[in-house]
Amino acid sequence: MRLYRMVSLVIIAGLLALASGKPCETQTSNNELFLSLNKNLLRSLETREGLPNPSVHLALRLSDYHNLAKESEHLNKLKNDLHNDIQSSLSNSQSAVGLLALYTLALKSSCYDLNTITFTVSEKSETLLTHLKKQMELEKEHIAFSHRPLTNYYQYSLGVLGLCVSGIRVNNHVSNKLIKAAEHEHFKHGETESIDTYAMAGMALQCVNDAGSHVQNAAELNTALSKIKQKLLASRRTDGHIGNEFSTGLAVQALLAMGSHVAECAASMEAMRTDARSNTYHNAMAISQILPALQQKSYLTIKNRECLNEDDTLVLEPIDPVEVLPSQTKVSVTVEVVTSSGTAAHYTVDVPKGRSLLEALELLKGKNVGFTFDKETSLWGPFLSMVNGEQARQSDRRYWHLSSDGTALTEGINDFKIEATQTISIKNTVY
Ligand code: B12
Repeated sequence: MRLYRMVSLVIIAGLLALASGKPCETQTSNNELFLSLNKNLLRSLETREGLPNPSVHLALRLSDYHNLAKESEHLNKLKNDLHNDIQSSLSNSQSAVGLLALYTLALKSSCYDLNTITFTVSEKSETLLTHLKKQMELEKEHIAFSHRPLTNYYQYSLGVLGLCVSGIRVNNHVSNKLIKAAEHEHFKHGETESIDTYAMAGMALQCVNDAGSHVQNAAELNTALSKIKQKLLASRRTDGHIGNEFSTGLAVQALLAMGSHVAECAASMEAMRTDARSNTYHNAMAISQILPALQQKSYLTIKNRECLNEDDTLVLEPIDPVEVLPSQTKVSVTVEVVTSSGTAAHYTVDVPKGRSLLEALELLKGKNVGFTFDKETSLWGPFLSMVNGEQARQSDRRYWHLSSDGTALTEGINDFKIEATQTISIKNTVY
């Protein structure tokens, strides 16, 4: 009887170890996974078109492994190319709060002296942090006036975080607007809740809380932080994801920043590792938000970075180019376009299986059947901005919403791959 009980206990313990991600056994394979994600990020610096990505820089700097030469080369690119891009937005009075904040976080993660970075507007040169502060004032006034930021609450949170980790006291009115928005659940992504925004707001407000400068309504700040934490925990799916595959990294970062124990995030960590192994995170921007979380870090840790005694062992071995033969199998894609007036048009195109939605749209455009489109670049890649001559503009709070057979896509036109016959809906939507 006793033997039977012991055998059962051993089996149960074994099963529990399996379910909890086999802590001892997977340590080495986890390290290998971090290294491979880290290398993919490093490779993205070379292959990337468009602007150098401050979020990628941030993730590289927060990692346990480094290639210091490549990171410093990238820092220089940020200081030139990204800097010039932000400068021209500021000169044209366009809101650049999200990029300014990410730039700040990237520079800070490299322990760069932020006071030496300046932008010139109307012949007046002021520091990066002064500009970020001013942009946040404009965003705050816009909320007071029209109940939403000029950009969105994700960028607003990034702004608060950027100032706070740089040791700047965040104006009480600015943080109060974020507290109120969290309280009233104003964090939306299109029509659904934006877990990414709850996470970013959580990190920003936690930083404000830690700085201890928010004495005026500490109670409200604490209530907002608990609300955000609850929201994140309640959005945990049975498979461990918080929100979706792409918000889980930021959500885990936020939970860690808000004092959750690593064990509380174990299922979410495991979900991300499974995703990473099945190549869900092929977009560098996605990896940049996931990798810090997998290494149990959050953007808040930038605050106390010293950049001393860093590892410098990360090397990129050359990879043999793999020749991908185009698939012979074709699938049929029906594209439904619903314009702002509600009129719908349908088109059909045959596409080799495995091609991206972007390639499918290009093939369709080439058929000259009246379908046209245009895109804009962003840190996540190409954003569909115009269809059949109709623009879905941010200034009108509109965008082209993408869905496949009635389900919203969780990736954009470049990353979503066509694997089977389906109907893709592109709908001009208010957000
Ligand atoms: C705000 C937001 C939006 C807003 C952007 C406009 C606005 N001013 O608010 C709206 C509601 C329009 C939007 C739309 C979509 N979004 Co969105 N969005 C975000 C969010 C919360 C913040 C982006 C941001 O401001 N970043 C900060 C600034 C500094 O960076 P940026 O690159 O310059 O920001 C611009 C781009 O990110 C762009 N953008 C926003 N979403 C997407 C999605 C894709 C695929 C691309 C290429 C660009 C893009 O708009 C931003 C503002 O101009 C992120 C969350 C996150 N984790 O990043 C999700 C996020 C980027 N979005 C996502 C998705 C899936 C979409 C949609 C494809 C949803 C759909 N089914 O239609 C569409 C895009 C369709 C298209 N036309 O190409 C995913 C992308 C995942 C992935 N692997 O690609 C994210 C990560 C959310 C998530 N966890 O699922 N989004």
